[in-house]
Amino acid sequence: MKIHSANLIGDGLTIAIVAGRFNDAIVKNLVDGAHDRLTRLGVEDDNIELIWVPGAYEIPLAAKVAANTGRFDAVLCLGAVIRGATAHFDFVAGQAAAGCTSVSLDTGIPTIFGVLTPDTIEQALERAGTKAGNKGAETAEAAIEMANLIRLLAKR
Ligand code: INI
Repeated sequence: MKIHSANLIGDGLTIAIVAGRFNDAIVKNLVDGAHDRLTRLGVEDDNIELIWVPGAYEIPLAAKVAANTGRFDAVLCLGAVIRGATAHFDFVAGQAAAGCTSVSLDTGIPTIFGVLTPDTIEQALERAGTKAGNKGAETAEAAIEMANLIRLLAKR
């Protein structure tokens, strides 16, 4: 059996980060966590581009345009939609998730979902660099692994 399993080496990869500005006190921590993990895994700082959009709902379109440029090996989507503070939580969070999935499948560029969808601001903070880790850093690893996996699978 031939097994395909990609490494977490970021050398030579180019990554776009698309970040929703809504709840930016939290999202900035996700961006910092992603940036830190990407560079520590070998992605060159010059090969990371950060794209801000108004909120999570706008993430998929910017992710699609970025993916379609052909410049990026992966697109990392970061945001924070907080259930308790959002009357239309299900629409915003649901469309952000579904949109990112579509971008991945339609473009073939791994589009990684790092949008927090917790019940409270406290839970969001816990996942943005405090006691429950940093979702931005976690999803940075997923972006590198998927970018390398796609390269592996594309080889004949
Ligand atoms: N966008 C978010 O990223 N997080 C939220 O919690 C949020 N709330 O609370 O509504 C939110 N709304 C804005 C939305 O993403 C769009 O920017 C807006 O609807 C314009 O299309």
